Amino acid sequence: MRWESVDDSYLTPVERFFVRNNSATPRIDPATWKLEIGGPGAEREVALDLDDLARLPRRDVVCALECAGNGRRHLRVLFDEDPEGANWGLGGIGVARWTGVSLGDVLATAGRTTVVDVLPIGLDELRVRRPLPLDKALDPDVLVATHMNGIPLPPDHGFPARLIVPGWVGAASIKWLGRLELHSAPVFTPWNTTSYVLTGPSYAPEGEAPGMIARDQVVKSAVQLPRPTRLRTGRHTIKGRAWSAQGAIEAVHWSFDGTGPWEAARLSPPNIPRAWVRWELEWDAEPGRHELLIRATDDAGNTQPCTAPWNDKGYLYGAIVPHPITVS
Ligand SMILES: Nc1nc2c(c(=O)[nH]1)N[C@H]1C(S)=C(S)[C@@H](COP(=O)(O)O)O[C@H]1N2
Ligand SMILES: [Mo]
Repeated sequence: MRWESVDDSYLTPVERFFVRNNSATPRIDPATWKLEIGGPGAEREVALDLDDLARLPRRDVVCALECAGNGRRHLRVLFDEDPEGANWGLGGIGVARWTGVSLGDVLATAGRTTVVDVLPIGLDELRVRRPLPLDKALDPDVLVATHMNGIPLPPDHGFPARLIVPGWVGAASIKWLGRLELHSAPVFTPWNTTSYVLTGPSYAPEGEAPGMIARDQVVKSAVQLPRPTRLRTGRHTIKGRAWSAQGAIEAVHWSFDGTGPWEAARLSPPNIPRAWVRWELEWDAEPGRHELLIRATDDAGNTQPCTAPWNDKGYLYGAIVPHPITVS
């Protein structure tokens, strides 16, 4: 998503929503598609089609979907080196109204014995799969979603059904769901061992601490202007958004060039936890080269730091990203 193309609407239009695939988008026939539920921790194997899903209680969730690597390009500002992975700026995020069924209600159709992990498996060529622990799987806002912004999921976003895991890295929200497995022991896949783990000098060596897994998203903000920006001298309204996986945004502060005082930006509702809030500020632009600093704080007390440690794949980069603006 291009931030300079973002208008005032709270939800990200489907056609602007970023797409991130590990392999090609599969084409799935909804008439023959079934979602299997089973595995060692299930009491029985079940297969649900789209009509079966539609008969379960319906739930709507407005939340962000954000790639673990969103903002990765900006690590270069601090470290003068590019991390591995798609070299994108802050456009690896969108907010949609997701409609579907709580994952817990879907899992209940198969019953369960002792379960620690739930493994959702995609129908794409790589069978992308990444486990989530049972307590997260039973959060009623974790959905098996069939619709976004009121329309059936487009193929690129997981048609006919995908997982939505609010607050966690996008990789947890498995698209093109084909099977949900209940496991009595922790599950390891490439997507929670080699990909989507934090490695680098500041982190424990590979495979040691479970805290290295990239999981909860961090507080961030973005400016709805091109990078870099050119503006005329005079008064400007500058807009953007801020978001956090830990709650709602409490404040957005702005400052120029790291020298001026920090001032509070105006926030406009809605301010939905795990989605985002729109902010705006008024600025009297004077000729020269400037750097706009935006610092978001959430209601759990998390604030964007000035720096963040290097990690090899550039995940969860939430440090303040200076926005260059030239005024003439
Ligand atoms: N089956 C499957 N699910 C997947 C992926 C994938 O490649 N295959 N990519 C993941 C990643 S890395 C992200 S960031 C989100 C992106 O969702 P979107 O393309 O709908 O924006 O989907 C996740 N779910
Ligand atoms: Mo991602």
